[in-house]
Amino acid sequence: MPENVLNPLDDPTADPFAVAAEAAADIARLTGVDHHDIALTLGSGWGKAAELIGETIATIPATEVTGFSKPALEGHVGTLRSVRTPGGKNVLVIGARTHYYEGHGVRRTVHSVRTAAATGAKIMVLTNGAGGIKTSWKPGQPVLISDHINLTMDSPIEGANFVDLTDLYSARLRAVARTVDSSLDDGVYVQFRGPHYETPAEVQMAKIIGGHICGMSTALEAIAARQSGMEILGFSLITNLAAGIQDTPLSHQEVIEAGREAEPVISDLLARVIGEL
Ligand code: 8IG
Repeated sequence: MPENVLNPLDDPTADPFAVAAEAAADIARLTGVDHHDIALTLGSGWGKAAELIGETIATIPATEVTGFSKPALEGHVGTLRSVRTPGGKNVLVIGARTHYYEGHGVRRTVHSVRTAAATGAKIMVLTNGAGGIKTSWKPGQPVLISDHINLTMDSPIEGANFVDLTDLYSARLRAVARTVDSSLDDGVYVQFRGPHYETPAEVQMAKIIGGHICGMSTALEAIAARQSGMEILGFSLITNLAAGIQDTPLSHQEVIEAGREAEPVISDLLARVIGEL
């Protein structure tokens, strides 16, 4: 979409599910793939998985699809891909996450998830790079998300719609992931607003309230995915220990490097898990 055209999601009278349906029609037209079975959002460090999942049928710029925003950050790829697994499933790979901290509102933050549901996807795989609170974790380690705490205090759900979030991160799908790697640990993901990292005191708060992973995405997306009836699998790459857990300051450069180093291993893991879904 040209830059001077308003994003339809910025019109408060627009129905976000109608915009997602339009986006899904764009994807079908541009990829030639009429439906997808699984959707996968690639966070920092997970990008190489797209090539390993199967045969790429089409790659399209996200900006060609209704309601998508330009990626804000280096290391975040602004493309959507349709990939066919050896088992014959169509996977929509979303390389263009819109973060809540970009300030475009929660509708734009979860638009890719609603679009994935509108393409037919029944499983949403959400991946991210994040800070670890458990001292047993090492940078470069992938972990499963077992639950979340949403500290944005926002919600993608509009109106009096009391969506149940029990087993939000599917125990069934976590068990499938562990058939591929039985050593996978799990933890509770805490979504902070960002874009600043936490203070050490905030990390201690997250720990005391039951959190193990600090991040800036995923929780709002998972809620929207559940509202759309999808089953959710969440993976965090621990790129750094959270502030105060590690004794050196956090840097975005360090996060990118940890991601780059871990990428071949975790991408292979992710591709094998997707083959089992
Ligand atoms: I990569 O330590 C990455 N993303 N909130 N805290 C938060 N987000 C992150 C972190 C972190 N590391």
